[in-house]
Amino acid sequence: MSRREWWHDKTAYQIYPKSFFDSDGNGIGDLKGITDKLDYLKDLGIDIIWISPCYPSPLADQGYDISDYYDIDPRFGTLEDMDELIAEARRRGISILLDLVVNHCSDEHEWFRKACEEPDGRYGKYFYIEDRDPSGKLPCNWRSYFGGSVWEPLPGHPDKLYLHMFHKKQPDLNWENPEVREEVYRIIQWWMNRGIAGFRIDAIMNIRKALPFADYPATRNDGLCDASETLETVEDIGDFLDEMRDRVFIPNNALTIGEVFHDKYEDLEDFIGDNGYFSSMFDFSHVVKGQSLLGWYDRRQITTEEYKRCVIEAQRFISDKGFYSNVIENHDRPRAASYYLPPEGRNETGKKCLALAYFMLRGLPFIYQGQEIGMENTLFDSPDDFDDISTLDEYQVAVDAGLSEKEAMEVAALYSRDNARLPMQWADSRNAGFTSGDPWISVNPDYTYINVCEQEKRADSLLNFYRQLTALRKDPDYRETIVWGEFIPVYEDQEGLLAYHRKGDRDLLILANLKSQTQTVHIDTEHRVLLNNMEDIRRNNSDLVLEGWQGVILELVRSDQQI
Ligand code: TEU
Repeated sequence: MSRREWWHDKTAYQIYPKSFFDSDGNGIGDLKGITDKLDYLKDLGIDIIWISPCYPSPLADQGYDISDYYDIDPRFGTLEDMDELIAEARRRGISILLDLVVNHCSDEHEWFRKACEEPDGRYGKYFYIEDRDPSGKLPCNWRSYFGGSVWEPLPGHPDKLYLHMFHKKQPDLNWENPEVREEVYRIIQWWMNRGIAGFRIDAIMNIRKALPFADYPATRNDGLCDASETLETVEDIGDFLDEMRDRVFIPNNALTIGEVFHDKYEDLEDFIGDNGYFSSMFDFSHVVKGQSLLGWYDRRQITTEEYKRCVIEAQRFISDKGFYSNVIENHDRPRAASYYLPPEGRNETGKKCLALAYFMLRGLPFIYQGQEIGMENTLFDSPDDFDDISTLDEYQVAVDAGLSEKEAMEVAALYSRDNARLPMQWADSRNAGFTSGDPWISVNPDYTYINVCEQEKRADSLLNFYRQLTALRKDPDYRETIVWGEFIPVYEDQEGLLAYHRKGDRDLLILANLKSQTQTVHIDTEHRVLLNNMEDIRRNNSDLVLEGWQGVILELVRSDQQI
């Protein structure tokens, strides 16, 4: 049984600062814009905010390429703005998590510049720099996550190569070098001293490489192997993670949420058990489902039945051994409404059903900006419309694999990370109320009817439904059960029905009909309806007839009686 922690009963919210709210009209969201919207977040019931990177960066990967860990990018504001944001958030009982991106830095970081000046000097050892084989053979055949080899000529040194698991403007830091690890701890300590609660930890499974560099079986006909495949053979990543936890996370009582892509359930306790590397990690079981080593063009959009099976399995494995962070969206994903809901369920009822289904799972729920109003994917006409480097690469991969340009566009548009990165839709006014200037990326035209302002006014809106969910989580009568209660799935074989108990001092039954057809659930226990995404609930003797995409939370009154 894992220890109870201060953050367990909270609700978290992810902000992608560039697209959240622009306070100064330059078309780019900023920190002051976040401060301006703190009351909105408070009203939504948010207690923890994770802010995607806002440090100085050339923005090659939208801030996940950091050129100075100790400052704020002027486009997002200043350190004073950050201090003000932290203080204003604290005044409202909201904690701030920043994004810790330390697998790599930017090629414009001073460390890398110095490494280029003197590859054999101190800073050369901060990176993975190898001599170039005159035959042209690379140190290994790994493919970077954003396409092409992980090896790139070191600027100014045609005889040398450096490693980048992500974009070539994101050179990997060499964690084997204790000096690098000290730098990381210094960064963490510096930000903790400024008053943040902790970090979301980026791409952390990449910090230890499979050494010595060697070729792996190719996964595509480019002869390269996916970088992620090589991580499977790394066994001792725990050494680094233990050290980081002991040196800086524990002494600072930091809240740490790992971006951990790791499918070995048997290791879960090492990661998020009582003495785990992190406080929590995202449950990505349903995110990786349907992915293909060949690329997005071979990816499969998962069904809601598959979604259900993934979360049930994940919840079973974790049980009370740790506390997952539950998500259906983030800045790397298409919009949940567009990805999980089929066209006939892509409406407020379907969105509420999905919200209720994941929000009541055991763990810390994260809401991604705009999810609470049901923002959807946008339309892209041509590859020129994409900003994201990953999308541009995947479009090309699809074309190279033989898809027509039209088909490749469809694939890229469906999965594009840009979908999640379009401006937050605050109102039906110009630029969705995001900026008074020209937005850095186009606004989704559906802002005229999907926006905060409209949903504020409507009692039955998705936004208000999310408010009900966060309020229920905080309700002293239900908190114990919703936060720490057991997760017990039921009716597992009923296709398209996600049904589970949360059992603590109360007994709640969550029923989510994740399909368009009605489904009947037999229930002979006395119960009351705590939340329903439809006006009513149909009954047939002791059967509940759930309409397509109906989701309800029931409280069973006689908890001794099983259904
Ligand atoms: O993502 C890490 C990651 O492994 C991938 O899921 C990545 O998002 C995907 O391959 C892109 O299609 C993290 C960040 O969340 C992401 O935004 C960054 O681009 C990446 O690290 C590099 O810092």
